[in-house]
Amino acid sequence: MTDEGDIPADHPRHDSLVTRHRIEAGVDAGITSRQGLIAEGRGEAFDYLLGEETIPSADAAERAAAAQLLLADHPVLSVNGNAAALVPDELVDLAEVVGADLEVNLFNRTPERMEAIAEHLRDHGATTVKGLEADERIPGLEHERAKVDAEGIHDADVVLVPLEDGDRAEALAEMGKVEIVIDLNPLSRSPRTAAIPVIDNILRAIPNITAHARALESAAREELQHIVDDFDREWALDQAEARIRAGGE
Ligand code: PTJ
Repeated sequence: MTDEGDIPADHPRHDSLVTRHRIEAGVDAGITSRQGLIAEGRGEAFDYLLGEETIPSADAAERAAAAQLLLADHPVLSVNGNAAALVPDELVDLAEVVGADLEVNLFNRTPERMEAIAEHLRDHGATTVKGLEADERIPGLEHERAKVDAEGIHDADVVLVPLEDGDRAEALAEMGKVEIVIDLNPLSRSPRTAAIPVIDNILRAIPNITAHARALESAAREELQHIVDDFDREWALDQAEARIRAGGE
């Protein structure tokens, strides 16, 4: 495996090589699951067709996501094995800017991976990492996948879930959570369930949500609410699908 620093900044596939490298390193470190490699491959294909850039509708979704997180009483950023490997610094930054909790929440939950991810986030500057208490459940899901913290996702009003599986996205929405889903596949059930579907690579999406949140930090609640209300989720999903079907044109 090459070092991330060995990948030339001007390489035409720079971002995709960095992504692969981080996921590979994540698997080696016991952070990312082997299924995470498959998820990465699927995401890469969609990103290629999107032109490997944040399209205008995704930028609008990221701005709405920032406004929604700033409006929230208790926002939580859910972190899985792919997100932790790809954007640990960026997640810690976003949590700080919008005052959100970070909670490790895994599809393939094992105590070892839970610990490894929490440790990894702390190494990247997180002070508090939730998810390890697991003293509440998401109704309608089987035991392991349902575990959440009572003081974390269970109590949250707004949850950002990157690369989530459809069942859990639906179960969280049924609990009345406002969901922001980051997923490169606009046809996937999770973004289709989300109040704010962000069809973009998590590598670009998280820093851009943070940049929007910084710009909106001192905006009035009415303005933030207006940005959220103005966002059209169907339009954003359709724009991404059209871009993909046109092959990045
Ligand atoms: O760490 P765990 O145990 O919680 O498991 C995480 C994965 C991602 C393995 C698990 O949630 C899973 O199996 O997810 P799926 O059903 O494979 O869905 C992953 C989705 O993420 C797919 O629709 C991909 O297109 C999308 N995706 C992959 N890489 C990225 C992405 N979306 C945004 N940015 C990416 N870098």
